[in-house]
Amino acid sequence: LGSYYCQTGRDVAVHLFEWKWADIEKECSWLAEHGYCAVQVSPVHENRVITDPPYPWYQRYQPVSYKMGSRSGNDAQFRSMVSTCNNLGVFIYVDGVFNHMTGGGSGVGSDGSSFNADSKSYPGVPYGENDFHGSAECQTSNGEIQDYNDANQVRNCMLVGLRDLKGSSEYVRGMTSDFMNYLIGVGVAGFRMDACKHMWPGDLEALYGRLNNLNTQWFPAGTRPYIYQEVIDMGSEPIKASDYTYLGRVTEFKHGKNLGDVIRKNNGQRLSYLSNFGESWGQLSGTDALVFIDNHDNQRGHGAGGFGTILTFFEANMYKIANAFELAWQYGHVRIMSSYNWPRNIVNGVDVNDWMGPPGNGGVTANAVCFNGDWICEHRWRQISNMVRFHNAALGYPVSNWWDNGGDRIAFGRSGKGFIVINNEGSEFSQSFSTGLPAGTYCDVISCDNNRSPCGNSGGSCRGEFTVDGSGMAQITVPSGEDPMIALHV
Ligand code: QV4
Ligand code: CA
Repeated sequence: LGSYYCQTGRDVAVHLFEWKWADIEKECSWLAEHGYCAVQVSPVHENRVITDPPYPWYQRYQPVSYKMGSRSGNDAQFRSMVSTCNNLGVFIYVDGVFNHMTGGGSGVGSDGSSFNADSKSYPGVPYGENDFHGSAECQTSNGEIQDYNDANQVRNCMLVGLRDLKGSSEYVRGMTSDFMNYLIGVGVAGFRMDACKHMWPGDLEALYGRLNNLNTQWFPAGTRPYIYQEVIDMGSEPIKASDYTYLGRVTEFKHGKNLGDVIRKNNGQRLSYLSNFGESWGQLSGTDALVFIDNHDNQRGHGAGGFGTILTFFEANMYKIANAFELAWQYGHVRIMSSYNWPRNIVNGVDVNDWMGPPGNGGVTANAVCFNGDWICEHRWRQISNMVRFHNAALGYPVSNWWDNGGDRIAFGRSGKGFIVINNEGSEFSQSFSTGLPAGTYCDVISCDNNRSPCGNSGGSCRGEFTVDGSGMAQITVPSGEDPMIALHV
């Protein structure tokens, strides 16, 4: 489904986690200017409002109805955002939560609908008892998933107590596809499908089969929605990511884990081992994979990964190296994480503040202002956003000109469109590289604002121009320490 997931010449998505629709609408101009292709937005449906702990981010993953009111905004704000962003050529992907509704208890959701999970009653949809899996489908003692080696449990029992929808029901398929088709009508280009490991591929196939083509106000007639499915497959369970690739892309969690291990030098890993990174490392085919260095779960210890592996903005220098490699390499559809800050506090391997919601007060989200307050905006970091441009310049051009020192220094090109050197060792070094680039002068986009002469200078950090001669050779001094990379592109 959905091979048309970006405008031609663009390729990179960003997850603006917990941003409000009005703020995303504003950000789309910046994203368009800097070559981003799409935004993954937080769940748009009405959600449970949790007060203990107060208003955690994860309340967004407990649907109460498919009404459009959440702390990110209302229906009118959502529609306005989609229209503005589409007009700028920046697509919107919605995070769709269709495996379940809320955890136990009752209350009123973010858009005024009541619910009672104990009687499986969600009048805002409406859903009732018959629309959920029960003891007929799930045989565990408490109705929850207890054994990930039993595929039936994983699909038919509750994920951490979340009321599990019966995806085989025509009625449930109707309600969920009506909601997705509503969003498609508004102009969204695709969906991140949450918790797909917990849904049967056949049920998803039936659901996707009901989806309309994209809105022809912005997309070519006959365009199918873009679908990427969240399945965490670290290799140890019977349910595989590859069980879902026939339906659309799948999140490849091994990618960020592997890069985290290499850049941290865990277990003797070295940068030079990356020369065949991708499928040969047991990852999905790149054309099936949605990849990222971290996501909203594993940056706070949820999902898979582990704090000693996954890199996040908390370890900014290694994080920039990881993102630069990911964007320079040719593998997968890349999604950049854009986070908010919180007082991460890891005690015995668990972040005791892992629940904390976005900046704001009393469950009301503050305006997202990059670099002013607690919005981290990794997508705007020069070292990342300039590598998005590198990525676009090299789109479709294979990796070439590989070089390594057998340790933690590597370089590679992209068939004449780009060249990067990464130095993950303790000292700077200088040598002549075969870049494959056409003769000319190039700015280092890691340290400078642009790739044209004169190189834009951010606060004096710019390392300036590099000259490539007629045979593609360039003398390059590669720094160590902060931003130990030089990246050049046409
Ligand atoms: C708790 C107990 C249960 C108990 C229940 C009582 O753990 O045993 O039955 O209380 O009702 C929250 C709480 C969780 C609580 C649950 C139900 O954290 O402690 O259960 O609510 O009340 C996010 C968070 C979850 C959160 C959930 C819903 O990560 O902690 O649960 O939202 O608010 C697996 C899956 C994968 C999943 C990953 C995290 O295969 O699909 O775990 N990833 C996606 C999303 C993720 C989201 C969900 C799935 C669920 O990326 O953000 O979970 O929509 O690997
Ligand atoms: Ca399920």
